[in-house]
Amino acid sequence: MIYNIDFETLPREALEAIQLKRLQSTLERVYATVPFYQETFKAAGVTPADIKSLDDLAKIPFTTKQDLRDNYPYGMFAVPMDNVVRIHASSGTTGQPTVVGYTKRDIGTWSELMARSLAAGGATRGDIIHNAYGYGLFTGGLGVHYGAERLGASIIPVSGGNTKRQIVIMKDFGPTILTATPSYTLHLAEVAKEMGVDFKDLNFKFGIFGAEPWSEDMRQEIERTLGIDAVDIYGLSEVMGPGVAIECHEAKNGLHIFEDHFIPEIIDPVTGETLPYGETGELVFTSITKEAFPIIRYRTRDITSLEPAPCICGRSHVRMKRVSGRSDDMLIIRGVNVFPSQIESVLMKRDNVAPHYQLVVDRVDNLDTLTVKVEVGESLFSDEVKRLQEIEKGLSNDIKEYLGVSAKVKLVEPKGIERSQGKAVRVIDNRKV
Ligand code: DLL
Repeated sequence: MIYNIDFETLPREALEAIQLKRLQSTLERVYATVPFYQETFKAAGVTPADIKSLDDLAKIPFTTKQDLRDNYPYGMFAVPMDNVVRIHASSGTTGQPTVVGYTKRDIGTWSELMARSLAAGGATRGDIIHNAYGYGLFTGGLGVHYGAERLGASIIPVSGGNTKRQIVIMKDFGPTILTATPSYTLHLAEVAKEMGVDFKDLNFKFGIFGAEPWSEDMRQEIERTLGIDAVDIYGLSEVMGPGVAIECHEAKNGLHIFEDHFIPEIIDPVTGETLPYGETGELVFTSITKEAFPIIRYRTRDITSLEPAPCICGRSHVRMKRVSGRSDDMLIIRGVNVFPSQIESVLMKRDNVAPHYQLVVDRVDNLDTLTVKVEVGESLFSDEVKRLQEIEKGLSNDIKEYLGVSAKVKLVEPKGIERSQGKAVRVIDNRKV
């Protein structure tokens, strides 16, 4: 089902006319209200009046995660706090989160786009949605929640964790749609099996999975194990949250970007040059309807390509390929964003460890695991085992407390971590995604 048939099937010419109008008014507004944008536009010698076509967007400077950090927490907001009704946040390299805000109308827009997304993923008013995305500062839980209510479906706000209880709820409440990260979904399936519950005997028809990279192989495994159709949903807090793009369950072949609200571009991550349709590069977004936190030419660091060919579902919006990776070093461990430098800053708060460390990421029983190997000095390493274990435990607690991820810390002897000739290899990611 297409939730908003008028906007989701707009012919390209009409769509582009709407985009240009919305882009121009967004640029006027950010220039007038956000000092950061006025300064960067001026430095680039461009004003909103210079943007006369969609191609002119390339004249506007990019916005990066660092810019958001520099303006922490509310410096990028384009409305007074009186008009902000919701705040979300995602983690960043310095341990300082990226803070995003929404007006009442923004929440309405997000709800509409999530209703569109759920419908594209197979949901109808008659469905019961088991929502295992985390509720909180993370946009996943509440994003799906508001979309489901807008669609008129029934939502079960389970959030993440308490896995055994989730299985009981699935059995008793009879949900028909599952929303969760793909890795947590596989863990749910495993726990269900241990409890003697076969997912195929439950009522699920569709799953809407995202927030982390996952492969076509993993889709097939999930579909087989759960006996459902699984689609990919994409989004990021800085642009809105989930619901920026979604696969339709009819084609399951690339994610439709809601182009009446976001203008996508693909750029060469090194030169910044705009690349044509079909070429792989870094995804860049400009929001054209957001009020509280408009974002202009935001470099997502996500690597993909755009496919303009018509889709069998009837939607006219361009599709992005599944995200194959990131151009920076951000790790996503069970849906939590972690940068190696964040771990580093936690480690370096203790004076008995050396600044040589490595992160080993694995997928064990379908769950991401993070092992932090860190060197200790000679004198400490020859210390008794009990003392070393205490330090390991202490560091592991610190990581959990500061970053919200569980990590196993392993102290290694001096020079136990290979030194590099150029850039240090901080991450060994053994997950096969
Ligand atoms: O992960 C929003 C979201 C929630 C999307 C629920 C889908 C479902 P952030 O925490 O800000 O927002 O993380 C955004 O996660 O830049 C990508 O690198 C990655 N990501 C999100 N969806 C996908 C996906 C939410 N479908 C970052 N495939 C993004 C691959 C994804 N990576």
